[in-house]
Amino acid sequence: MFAKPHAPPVKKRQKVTNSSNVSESDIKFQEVIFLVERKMGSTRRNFLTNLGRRKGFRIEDSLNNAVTHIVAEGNSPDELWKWLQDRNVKDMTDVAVVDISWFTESMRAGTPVSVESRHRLVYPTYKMGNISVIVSSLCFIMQDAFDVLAEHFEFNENKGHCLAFMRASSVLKSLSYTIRNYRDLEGLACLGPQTKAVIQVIRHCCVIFISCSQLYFLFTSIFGVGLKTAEKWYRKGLRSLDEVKADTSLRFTKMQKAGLLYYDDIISSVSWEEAKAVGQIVKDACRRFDPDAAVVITGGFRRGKEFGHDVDFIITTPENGKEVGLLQKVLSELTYQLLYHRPHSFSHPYSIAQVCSESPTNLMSMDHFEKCFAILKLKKELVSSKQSEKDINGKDWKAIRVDLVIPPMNCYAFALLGWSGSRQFERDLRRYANVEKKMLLDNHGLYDKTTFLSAKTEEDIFAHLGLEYLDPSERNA
Ligand code: DCT
Ligand code: MG
Repeated sequence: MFAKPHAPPVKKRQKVTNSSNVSESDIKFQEVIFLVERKMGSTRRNFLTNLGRRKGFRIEDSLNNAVTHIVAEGNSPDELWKWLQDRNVKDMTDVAVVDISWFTESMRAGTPVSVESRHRLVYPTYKMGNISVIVSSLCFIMQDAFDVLAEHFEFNENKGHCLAFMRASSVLKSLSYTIRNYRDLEGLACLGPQTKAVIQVIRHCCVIFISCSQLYFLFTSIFGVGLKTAEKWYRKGLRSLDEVKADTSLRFTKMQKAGLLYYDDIISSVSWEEAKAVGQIVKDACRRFDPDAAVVITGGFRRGKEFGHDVDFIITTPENGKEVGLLQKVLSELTYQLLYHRPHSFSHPYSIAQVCSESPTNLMSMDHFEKCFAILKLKKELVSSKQSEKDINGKDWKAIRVDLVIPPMNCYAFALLGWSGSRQFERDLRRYANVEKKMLLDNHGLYDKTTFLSAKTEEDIFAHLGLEYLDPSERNA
């Protein structure tokens, strides 16, 4: 992978100390990590190296053939890839080039987390001669994209472009092998110049598509940033988080400000242990003024997931109507822990008629309960396995995304079912209720035409639908 004879002389070499003197038996994982010192600095690199090694990670002092993950901090993809090129890196097909967020998440999880697109520092595509990695990983996405483009040009009566995209799509669909590089595509030139034109389309589209979609993923990973804002920033020419932060002409919402401030914490996953600790904080806050309040963790954690992106809570009181104003009280009890909150209150009481007048598709993603999207401060001392741990910035707490939902008791079972997910399971269940049973299911209730079918438990809802009860752990599909 690395052609050493041509490597330029290294001007200054900082010795990476390995205080833990790692032996092979201390290594718990197959992943082989190299931390790029550039911009990170030698002190921090030493610190991270020792931290990783203590946790059983294999961290190499030098960039060698065994390396599977190259981790950089504060480098733009441009800078980093130039740096790698200067070291004559030849074949990066099996190497993940990732941002420090992958490393910090792995440290927190105590195991290498899977590399997601938001972690990747993607090769600057406009300079790309060889699009191997990109093309192979994006073949499926591109097929869909080509189908959409073909439809678009058909609609606009541009037969030439329409045909080119249709052909590009079918070329990709017909392949019986994995495309490793641009040459593999050239090998498909059995249809002469037309196919070559299609390959050019693929190539150009990859370039535009990747650079654009990576940034959309990056920008929308900020809490409070949706596609619209991501697009606005992209059109403005912004290409990294640092550029976004440095752009004084941007006006951030409070939510986005919080999203940027706690970015590293928020994009790293929340463990079940952390979720339980946050659960205790929320329970204590509720029970201080209502000892009978029901506080339940829903979402992925209720389905048995070990990690999630947030912690979802359903909070209610045994007596219908007593839940009004509960949210404000809970929030006021969470004093120093409340780093950010955006409550959603509905001035008008929820009514079945109002909900029934909306389309089932809308109802899939909205409800009219009092709710709040918050960020809470979780002290590490409250998480047993992390008690004496400080994170890599010396911080002894972590910002955690929390959703609080306050349904009235008569909607509790429906809210619990709806907020337990998974999203796909909810969609399927609602579609089943709608298509097979001609009923309408949402987070507030189950309606048989205009009759509200009451349910105290999730079991009651499954029974109304004529379905066998599924435990939350079976709702991951
Ligand atoms: N949900 C809902 N209405 C919303 C948002 C979410 O009914 N407006 C449901 C769908 C799934 C569930 O609530 C929890 O949502 P997420 O936290 O997004 O999903 P998750 O399964 O908990 O995933 P993660 O583990 O990543 O938090
Ligand atoms: Mg969740």
